Amino acid sequence: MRTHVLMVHAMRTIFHIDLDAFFVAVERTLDPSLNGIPVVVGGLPGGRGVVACASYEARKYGLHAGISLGQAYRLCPHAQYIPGCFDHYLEVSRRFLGILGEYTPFMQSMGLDEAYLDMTGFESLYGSAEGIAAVMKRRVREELRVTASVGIATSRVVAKVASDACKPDGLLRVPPGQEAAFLAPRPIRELPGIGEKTEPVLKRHGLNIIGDLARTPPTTLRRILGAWGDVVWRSSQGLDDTEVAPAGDPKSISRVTTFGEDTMDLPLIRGTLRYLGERVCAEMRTHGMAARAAVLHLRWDDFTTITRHRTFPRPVRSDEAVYEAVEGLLSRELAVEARGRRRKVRLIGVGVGQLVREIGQLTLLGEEREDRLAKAVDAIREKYGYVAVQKGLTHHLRESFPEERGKYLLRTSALSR
Ligand code: TTP
Ligand code: MG
Repeated sequence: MRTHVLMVHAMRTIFHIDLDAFFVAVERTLDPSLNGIPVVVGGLPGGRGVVACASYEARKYGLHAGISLGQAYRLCPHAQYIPGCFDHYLEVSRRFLGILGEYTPFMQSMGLDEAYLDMTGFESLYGSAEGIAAVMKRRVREELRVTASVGIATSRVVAKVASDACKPDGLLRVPPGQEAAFLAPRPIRELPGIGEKTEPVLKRHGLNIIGDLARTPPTTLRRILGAWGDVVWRSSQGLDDTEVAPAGDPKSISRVTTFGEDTMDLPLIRGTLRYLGERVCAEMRTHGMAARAAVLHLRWDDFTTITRHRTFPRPVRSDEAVYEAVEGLLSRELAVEARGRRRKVRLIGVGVGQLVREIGQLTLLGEEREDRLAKAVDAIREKYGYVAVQKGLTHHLRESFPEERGKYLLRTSALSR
């Protein structure tokens, strides 16, 4: 008698859910006159930053995230340009992820407006996978007043391509067994992992659609792309057993901002540095983490960009420790500059890195006191807004930046992890 050993690889149900034109969608909840017209979040026309988010109406003119505002303005001068307010987006993002978390603990957020959910086995509980997705979409629409698109498939990679393919406000399920057929006719650029660098390389080899990749022997792709070629080949067949793993602790947190005009106003530069540092530290503390390194980001008016690190002998979590470190790094750069080219500062940013879980053994008395103080300040600001408690260093920022809901309104700064 022959025994068949069946390798049963449980079929998974993976969702990829992503909000549509997220920053613009949030702005539209605040100002409905922005509905239905081209909108750009990232800066004012003629501004100096880049497009963070272009509405679908603006995308028709070739606008997309990452292009300079100058270029955006040339392509679509009649769009509404908005500096944006990161804290609003963060707030909506928290609520969005909160809604998703009500349906499954197997969730991995991939940024502010995007998450993978492993809904395997939950279908029967809620009816069908499409049924759950429809409920999530409805709740997001009703409670947050923005729209989401959902892709459902047996793997992350196919779910992601599906959600992109059905945007905006879409819901698309790729049935089990249909993965390769679904992917085959789509341009290679739609496959996660193929970006603006890889795309032309593959195209030079005559590989234009995902089906071309699927038909290419893996050894050939390995020759073109190195070890990555194997992943691309597997993805092109819809094969991906990467699990949906809850994101771990952030490894770093940073905030940068571009000044309204290039500047050598030292109190403004230092005050901004202090402000960004305090915001970064507060975020770090809410994660219950401490930093082994502080990072200064600086861009001069000729676009030269530098990053300088300082590591700490023991993890720190106070505003003071981080500010002292980045201020030291800044002063060194400024001193060199004063003797040399005398450029002005275009952008400044603060990061904390090599984050570790707070271990409750920051034993130096002074640090402990600072620490208690920082937490008390966080609590007050949580309640009354950032500007309720200010050090001399940031107080004068009120002359340079508008205030909103108790916070300084900086140009939409990138918060990255
Ligand atoms: P995405 O989900 O990539 O884009 P989106 O939500 O604007 O549009 P889509 O409907 O295609 O999903 O990014 C989410 C937000 O992250 C976006 O609204 C703004 C921000 N972002 C940037 O700040 N810079 C960037 O380069 C990108 C891609 C996004
Ligand atoms: Mg999105």
